[in-house]
Amino acid sequence: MSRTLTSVYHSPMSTRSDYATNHLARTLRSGSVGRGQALCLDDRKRGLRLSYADIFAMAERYASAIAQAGVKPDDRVMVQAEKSVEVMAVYLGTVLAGAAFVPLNTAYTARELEHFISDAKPALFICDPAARGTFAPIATANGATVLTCDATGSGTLAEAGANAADSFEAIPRAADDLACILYTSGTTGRSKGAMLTHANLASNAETLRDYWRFTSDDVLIHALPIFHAHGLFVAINVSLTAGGAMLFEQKFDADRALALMPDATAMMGVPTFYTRLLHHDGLTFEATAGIRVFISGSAPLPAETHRDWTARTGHNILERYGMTETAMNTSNPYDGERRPGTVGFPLPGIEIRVTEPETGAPLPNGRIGGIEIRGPNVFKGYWQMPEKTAEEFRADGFFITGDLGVISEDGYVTIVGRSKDLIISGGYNIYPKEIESLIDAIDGVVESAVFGVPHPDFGEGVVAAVVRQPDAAPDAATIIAAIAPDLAKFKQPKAVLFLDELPRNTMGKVQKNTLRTDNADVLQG
Ligand code: MCA
Ligand code: AMP
Repeated sequence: MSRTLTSVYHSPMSTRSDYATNHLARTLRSGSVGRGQALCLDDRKRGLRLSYADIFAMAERYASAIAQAGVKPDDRVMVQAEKSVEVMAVYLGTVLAGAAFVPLNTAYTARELEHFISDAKPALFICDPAARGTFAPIATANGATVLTCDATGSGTLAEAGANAADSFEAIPRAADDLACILYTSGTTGRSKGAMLTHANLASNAETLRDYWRFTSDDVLIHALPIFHAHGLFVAINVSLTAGGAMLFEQKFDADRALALMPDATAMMGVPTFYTRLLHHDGLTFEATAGIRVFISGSAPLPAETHRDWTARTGHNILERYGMTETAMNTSNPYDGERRPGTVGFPLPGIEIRVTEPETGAPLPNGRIGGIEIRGPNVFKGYWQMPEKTAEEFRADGFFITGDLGVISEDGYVTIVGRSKDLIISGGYNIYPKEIESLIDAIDGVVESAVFGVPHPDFGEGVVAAVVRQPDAAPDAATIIAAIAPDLAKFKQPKAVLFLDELPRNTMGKVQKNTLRTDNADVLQG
């Protein structure tokens, strides 16, 4: 029996299901209990206004469809599909079905996907119908059932949902059970799957809701992608846990964000959202008057952007710091000074220390060192990588973030750099090693070094320095064309420089600092 879209979206809140035994589902549902008809999600482009009852009914129907597709508790449900309410409902449905949700960046190519699928071995893989021809063979070869979903929700997922049972008894899940796996780029070029538990996500959502004072009166501009921790675990989880509403945008657009502001109370974004809005004439005191809080994270917010924002709007952006492996760690205060250039204080229940990177010896306030984290937010480990997991933890349970920072005498944390060779471009993490390996394999290339330099829009942008063989010298366009089929667009170098040799220290190690300093203005202008 098939149902119309209307009946799929607009269903009564199930009374049969009791979420009490599913740790994360209980938290995500908590803000809306008794308020089933309250607005949860408003997608204006699609003309959809969905209540909590609608969203959870959809989630239950997808949970039924997921189970019907053969997914068992602890199996993985992998999704590489455009942002939509359907994908959000698949996330909730996966949690209800007791499986682990594994979202992937929509920019990834078949080469990148192959690694994720063969590593996570999902029981169910959901992709855009247009990508089915490329990705389905990889997924089925690894044992997955394939369903499709496009940006408007059309595809075989919708059909499966329409035909599935419309209520689902949540599978009991304990605090330490796996809820999600998020892939983070790896220093060796191989992405690692960070295993987040029900308790990691539930505790962080509740902590942030309270710290940032989110309530059922809030309306959040949600313009982030939902395949990363920021859009999924911060924006969606906090909003649901508070029982608030989201203005759900396919992607960030400064015109649209300004048009939505009169109806919103909050916005979360990466620094590029704020720098783009500062370039917009429409950003004024009046335009932002109804907003309660602007929150920034995923990459450093320049102190200058923070100050310019205050001058243009009267609001102080609230900057916070997190990672895929830990969700959110620190935040500037809701009340009190939001200090530009800092990421504020450790969140309640989370311990932070700064240590000597080599030895792990704790350093006093005021000294720069490695940032280490311990708390209920810290992940369970990397998927099927026990040795790698062990390397990243101290014996007393602190997680070594790879970020360098300092804590002031009055407790504010400042990130001063990274010990990991990482570029953060527009909030996306990029590890140079993966790009260097692809460039080094091109005919006529001797070696390469990939590094980040300041970029006016993305904060940092990717640059490749290449040493070529004199007789067969590929030009920049040839190099980009050679790597493009295998590398998501956001990782591709925005400039290629040719050098006679790479700068090295006496130990023979490539000096990326020298490359960064010598080429600091390559992407300006
Ligand atoms: C798009 N491009 C990029 C990026 N995005 N290049 C480098 N870095 C990027 N981030 C490419 C496009 O393919 C395009 O290439 C060109 O740059 C311009 O694209 P444009 O249309 O201007 O970009 P956009 O579609 O507007 O996207 C920019 C964006 C987006 C809105 C900043 O990247 C974004 O939403 N970023 C948020 C990422 C995020 O959620 N991070 C959170 C990770 P061409 O023109 O050549 O075709 S979670 C995390 O970090 C932790 C947990 C935390 O603390 O939150
Ligand atoms: P990801 O691996 O995508 O979770 O990115 C996490 C990394 O983003 C952290 O380890 C930091 O290097 C960086 N990051 C997140 N928030 C901030 C911030 N507010 N300021 C500086 N760096 C940040």
